[in-house]
Amino acid sequence: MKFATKVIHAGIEPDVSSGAIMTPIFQTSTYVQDAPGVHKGFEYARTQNPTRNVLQNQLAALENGDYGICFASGLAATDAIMKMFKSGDEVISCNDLYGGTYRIFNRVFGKFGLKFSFVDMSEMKNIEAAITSNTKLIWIETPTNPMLNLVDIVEVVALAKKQGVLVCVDNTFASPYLQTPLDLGADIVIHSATKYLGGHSDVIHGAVVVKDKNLADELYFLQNASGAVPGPQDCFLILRGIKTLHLRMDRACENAAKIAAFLEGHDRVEKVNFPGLKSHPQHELAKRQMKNFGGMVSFSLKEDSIEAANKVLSNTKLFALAESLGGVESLIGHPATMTHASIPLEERRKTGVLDSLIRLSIGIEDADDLIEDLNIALNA
Ligand code: P1T
Repeated sequence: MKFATKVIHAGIEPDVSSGAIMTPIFQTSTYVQDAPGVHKGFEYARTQNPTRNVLQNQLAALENGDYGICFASGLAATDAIMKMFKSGDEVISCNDLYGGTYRIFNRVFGKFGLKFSFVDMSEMKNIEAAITSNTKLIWIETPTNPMLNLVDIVEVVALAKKQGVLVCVDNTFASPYLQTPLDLGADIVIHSATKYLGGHSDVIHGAVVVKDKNLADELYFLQNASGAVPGPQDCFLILRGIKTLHLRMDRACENAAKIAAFLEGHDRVEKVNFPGLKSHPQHELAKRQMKNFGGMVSFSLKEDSIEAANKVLSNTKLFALAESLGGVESLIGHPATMTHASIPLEERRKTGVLDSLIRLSIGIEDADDLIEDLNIALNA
């Protein structure tokens, strides 16, 4: 089944009790049993919910995996993955990643004895140097948030397999429409479904997809045992958002390519980060690894100061100044003081998150209007 058919049909059947074509929202906390232990497969709604089941099956199909496990947020999904490990285990992560992921790694799981190293994954030798006998997981974001760097999933998987280490890919920026890491040998895919999967900036949600039954069992156990489950309304919103993922993403990619080209030609702009640009150091990898280049763009200004960035950030009318990404509307943000403020100054500067770095989540509006909006703000 091709992707556009999958988003409408995979894992989705009309409701058996009513024929409702749309998956019902099963707003219930518990299920009646005929006798103790005799039931229809549902006991308590933290453990199972029919709306959530449909979404889990749909997500597994989109990522070409076998098991989907949904959570209350992207970070709740990360939390569950980390709870598969124990004190003394080591995780190697890319050094350019969502600030909240960095924070949960260091400030939450660091306290429980997990060890994290953050490396530049553009060169495999950096990962190789970080691997020890205690390394259990390599955590990749690709494209990265907010620098839009790429990590070569095939190369990392080859290295990890030799060492018996698991590979997890945060596929939030690409979405399964542009990239399916399990097909490239990754063991775990994680999403902030809050972003492109939901697509309408109206829900917080997270998901994990795997192929391996043992990993799935462990994650279903943690979903129930730790309990950070999404509500059925939230699952419904993600199911609804997914139906147009390919259409929204096509338009966002098209708009982002035009906007990146415009920014690259603007006098006040120092550097544009967008995998679709020929100037992107990993443009060839992007062509190989992704179906298109995504809807995220970041750029720095020639005058590298928070004041210069603020002038642009406060002068757009269509681009709304806000955290998050992947919705139908365009957003503008300042990683240094917003999404990545939890990363220490020295660390963030090392990865290029400069004071003037501005991040755009490109929506599905008309590209000409978006460019005019940015042009006015840049010239303000
Ligand atoms: O916000 P939440 O659903 O918990 O997802 C966390 C998360 C995980 N992974 C990536 C790559 C992310 O970008 C995020 C959340 N990011 C933002 C809120 C942001 O504005 O970048």
